[in-house]
Amino acid sequence: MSEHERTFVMVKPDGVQRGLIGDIVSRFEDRGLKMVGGKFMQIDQELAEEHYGEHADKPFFDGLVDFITSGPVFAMVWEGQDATRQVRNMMGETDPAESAPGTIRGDYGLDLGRNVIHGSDHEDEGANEREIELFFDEDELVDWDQIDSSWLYE
Ligand code: DAT
Ligand code: MG
Repeated sequence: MSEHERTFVMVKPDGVQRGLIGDIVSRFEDRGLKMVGGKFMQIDQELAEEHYGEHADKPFFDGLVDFITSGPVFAMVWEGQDATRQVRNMMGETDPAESAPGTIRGDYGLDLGRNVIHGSDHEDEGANEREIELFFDEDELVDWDQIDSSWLYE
């Protein structure tokens, strides 16, 4: 399993408005993951429709696109062993109401349409790479050595 697996993560507009960026970043730092990209931005209609393309035929699609474009987001790339699956575990379930306390959605959300955070789906092969490419140019990602890496990995 590679220590260099990268995954795409985003604090959604509700998380930004509620001042949760710092807490969410801290959780991933505390876990030992390494941030290799971060961008505070507003998503336009075109990017939203592409990012959520898999849901285009769902009844909630228009509301989802309206929501994700409604205010700034904080897009990130995190790197580490099994990063995609571990981030998903830390996020909880899609529905905050079904998410265990201690997970991000379980601690900060109540409603399915306001679930605070996005992370690439670990069950969708290549979703992490596709989403990273959609949001970041290659030169916006930083290769760097974490001083504690030998204490995080055997
Ligand atoms: P996840 O964000 O956990 O990967 P997903 O990819 O199935 O979940 O759906 C993307 C987003 O769409 C999800 O974060 C919230 C919203 N969503 C999903 N299912 C929904 C539903 N049944 N009603 C309203 N919004 C929904
Ligand atoms: Mg998804």
